[in-house]
Amino acid sequence: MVISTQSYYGYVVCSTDLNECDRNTNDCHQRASCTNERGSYSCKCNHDYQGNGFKCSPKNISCSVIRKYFSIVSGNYKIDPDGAGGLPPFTVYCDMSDKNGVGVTVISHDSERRTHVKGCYPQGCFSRDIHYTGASLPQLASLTRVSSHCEQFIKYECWDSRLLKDGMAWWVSRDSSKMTYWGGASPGSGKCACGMTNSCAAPSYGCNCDKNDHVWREDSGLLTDKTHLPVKQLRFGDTSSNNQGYHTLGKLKCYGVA
Ligand SMILES: [Ca+2]
Ligand SMILES: [Ca+2]
Ligand SMILES: [Ca+2]
Repeated sequence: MVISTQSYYGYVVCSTDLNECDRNTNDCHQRASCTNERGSYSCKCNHDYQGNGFKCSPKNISCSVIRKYFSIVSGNYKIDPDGAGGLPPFTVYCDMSDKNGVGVTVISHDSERRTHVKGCYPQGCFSRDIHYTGASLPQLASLTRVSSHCEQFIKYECWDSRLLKDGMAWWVSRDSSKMTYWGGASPGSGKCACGMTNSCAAPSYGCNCDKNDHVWREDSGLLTDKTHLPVKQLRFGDTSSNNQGYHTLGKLKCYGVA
């Protein structure tokens, strides 16, 4: 509008500028925002997109984003949760049908098999390091940050083997903190799932296994605090002579867009 006024009067007002954004004479990508500048304009890709503003493509930050923009087919995909630069992309399995088809990022590890725990007594004497397939802990931490939910199943089956009582067992968070709550219980509770509902085998203890008797028992549930996941190490005790147990640790699953 200003430009045509100028031409009527035959002179140029130096302060005038085309607003390419308002006039729609810009080449910004449809998934970018346009900012007017004197003598020009600039484009910036919207959140969830990356590129130079003229060309924007969805960030492949997790399987949930891939599910939304790229593909509904389950399989292996490369993701880069922290975007271009920073940590390198890594390959994950995307389960596109689990969790109502939101797109679940699934990370396997080397200790998924049910494993016998036996042969030592002191607190935490049994130790199992968990190694995740194809991804470092910083890469997995970045995945938890861009996901709205993460979970990992944990189970201990026990015969005369205390779990949290007397500090016998714990798990280690991704940042190497000692975690003294079990699957299905709130962080910091010092309990198992049954302890949250006062339904443990021995009501005075927070876990079924803490009854510490000659009956096979179990404590299990999902760990869901994103800031603690994934599990880096498992520690158990109270497994000397006939005292024993089995641990089971599920894959890391993250979904939703944070
Ligand atoms: Ca302009
Ligand atoms: Ca990156
Ligand atoms: Ca015992």
